[in-house]
Amino acid sequence: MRKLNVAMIGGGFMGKAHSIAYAGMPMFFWPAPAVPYRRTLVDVTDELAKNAAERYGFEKWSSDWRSVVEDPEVDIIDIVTPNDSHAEIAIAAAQNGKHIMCEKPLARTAEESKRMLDAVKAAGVKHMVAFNYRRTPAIALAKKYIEEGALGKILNFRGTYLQDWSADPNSPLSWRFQKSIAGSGALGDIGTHVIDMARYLVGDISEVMAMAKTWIKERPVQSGGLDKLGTVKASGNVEKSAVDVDDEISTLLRFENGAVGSLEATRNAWGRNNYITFEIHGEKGSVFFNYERRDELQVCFSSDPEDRRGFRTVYTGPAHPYGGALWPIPALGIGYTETKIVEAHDFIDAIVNDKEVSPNFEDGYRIAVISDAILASAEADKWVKTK
Ligand code: NAI
Ligand code: SOE
Repeated sequence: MRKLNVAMIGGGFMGKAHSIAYAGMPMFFWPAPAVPYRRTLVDVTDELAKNAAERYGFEKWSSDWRSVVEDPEVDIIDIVTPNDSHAEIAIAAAQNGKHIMCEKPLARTAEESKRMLDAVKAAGVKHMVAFNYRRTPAIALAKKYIEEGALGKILNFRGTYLQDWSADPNSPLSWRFQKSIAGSGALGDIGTHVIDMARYLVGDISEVMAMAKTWIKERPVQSGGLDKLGTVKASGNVEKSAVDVDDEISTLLRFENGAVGSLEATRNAWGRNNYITFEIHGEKGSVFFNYERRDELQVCFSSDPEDRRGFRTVYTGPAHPYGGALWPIPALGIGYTETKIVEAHDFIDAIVNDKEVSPNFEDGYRIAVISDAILASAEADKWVKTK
C-alpha cells in the first residue's frame, strides 16, 4: 500500500480535524488510494508544535514551516493556520512541488488567492480548498437530485450560516475579528461555505447586492493566538480594541444561469449554533437542508399527488453518496469528522490517480472574487458584478 507523507502547518481546531481525517480515512475507504502518514506538525513555537504533534499522532514537529515545505520526504502540505499565512505557505509549498490542502477561505482577498492559484498551476501539483460541508451526504444527495433534473430548472437558492458564539461582547478579539489576519468577518469565515454550496448546487454567481454590519465595535484584547471561539470570555475592566470586520452579511444573489437567491451569514444569532441551511426551489420541486439535522434532506415534488404534496424526509445512509464507505444504517449519524474524512479521501485519490478534485484553488479564487464583490457592494450600496 502506497504511503503519502503529510506535513500539517497549524495545530489548532482544524489541525485536530484534519489529523482525525488522515487517521480515519483508510478505516472508512478501504482499500485506500494511499495511506496518509502523519509526518511533521508545525506551529509557531516548538512547545506548541511538540504538544500538537504528540496529541495528533505526528512523528516530528517543527516551528519553522519554511524548512518543512522543503523537506523532500514530504508529499502533502496541509495548511490549517489563520488566513493571513495561507498564501505565503501555499506558494512556497507549490514551488517545492508539494500537493496542497488549504483551509478556507483560500486567502484574505481575491488578489492573494489568484497568486496561490497561479503558483499551483505553474507547479502542476494537486490542490484543494477545505470547504468540507459539501461532502455531507445529504448535500451531495441534493446535488444528485438537481443533476438528474428532479427539481427541473432552478429558480431560487436561499442560504444561511448562522452561529452565536460571538454574540456576547465579552467574546475576545481573536484573529477572526481582525481584518489584517482574517480578511473579512462572518463573510469569509462562514458565508464562504454557503457560497461554495451555492456554486456547487446551482452554478456560479454573477452579481451581488449586499449589506454589511458590525454590531459589536470593540472587543476585549486576548492573549495568545488560538481562537477559543467564545468559550473563554473576558470579565471585569479589560483592555478593548476595535473590530474592523463585518459581524453580519446579507446579500442578494444573481446566478449566471438566471436563478436568483440570497445569503445571510452572522455569528451573532443567539440560539443558532451551526445553522447552515439552504432551500432550493425548481420548476418541478424543492429541497431543504439544515446542517443541525445533517442526516436529513427534505424534498418536495410537484408530481406528488396534490392531496399528499409536501416536504418529506430522506435519511441518508448506504444508498446515498459516500454511503458505501461510511456507516451501514441510514441515520446512524453523520458528523463533522465524516465530512473531513471524505474530503481527505477525495484529495488523496486525486493525487494517486491523477484526477481533478473540487473545490480546488480555482473554486477558492472564484469564492474570493465573489466575497470581494459582496464587500464592495455593501460599501457602495449597489449591485456589483463578479466578472
Ligand atoms: P486556531 O486558532 O484554532 O488554530 C490556528 C493554529 O495555527 C494555532 O495553533 C496557531 O498557533 C497556528 N499558527 C498560526 N500561525 C502559524 C504559522 N505561521 N505557522 C504555524 N502555525 C501557525 O484556528 P482554526 O480554527 O484551526 O482555523 C485555521 C484555519 O481553518 C482558518 O483558515 C479557518 O478559517 C479554517 N477553519 C475551517 C473550518 C471548516 O469547517 N472548514 C473550521 C474552522 C476553521
Ligand atoms: C467559526 O465561525 C468556525 O469555526 C468557522 O471558522 C468554520 O469555517 C465553520 O465551519 C465552523 O465555525
